[in-house]
Amino acid sequence: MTSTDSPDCLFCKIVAGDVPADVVASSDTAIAFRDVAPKASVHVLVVPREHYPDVPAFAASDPEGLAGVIALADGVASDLGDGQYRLIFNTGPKAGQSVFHVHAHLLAGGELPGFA
Ligand code: D5M
Repeated sequence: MTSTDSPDCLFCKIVAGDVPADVVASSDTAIAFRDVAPKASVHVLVVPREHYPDVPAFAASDPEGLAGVIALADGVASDLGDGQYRLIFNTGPKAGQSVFHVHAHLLAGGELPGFA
């Protein structure tokens, strides 16, 4: 455990290898694994190894890390799909955030539904 780990955080446990996940890509600063409840043919979560509760906290503390998450997502979208994708950072419970370790939902692999 590092000083940035949050002991009760599910995604910190996945980063540490203490909870299994279907990891599809990784870098020194981030990992990408398949969402357990996929909403598209490619639905991957991309998370920094360090714990930040949400994307504004991450961006404020580590903008290069945020760029690294986006770069990893972009590579996964090309490897598993056609390079076209949607990235979503749910931020706050009302927006649907349920895990408070920042994560990008990468949705790809075909025509995605439009927003209403
Ligand atoms: O997204 C949290 C997402 O995390 C949600 O789509 C389910 C997914 N999830 C929950 N547990 C796991 C495990 N163990 N592996 C992979 N994916 C998981 P949010 O935006 O916070 O609602």
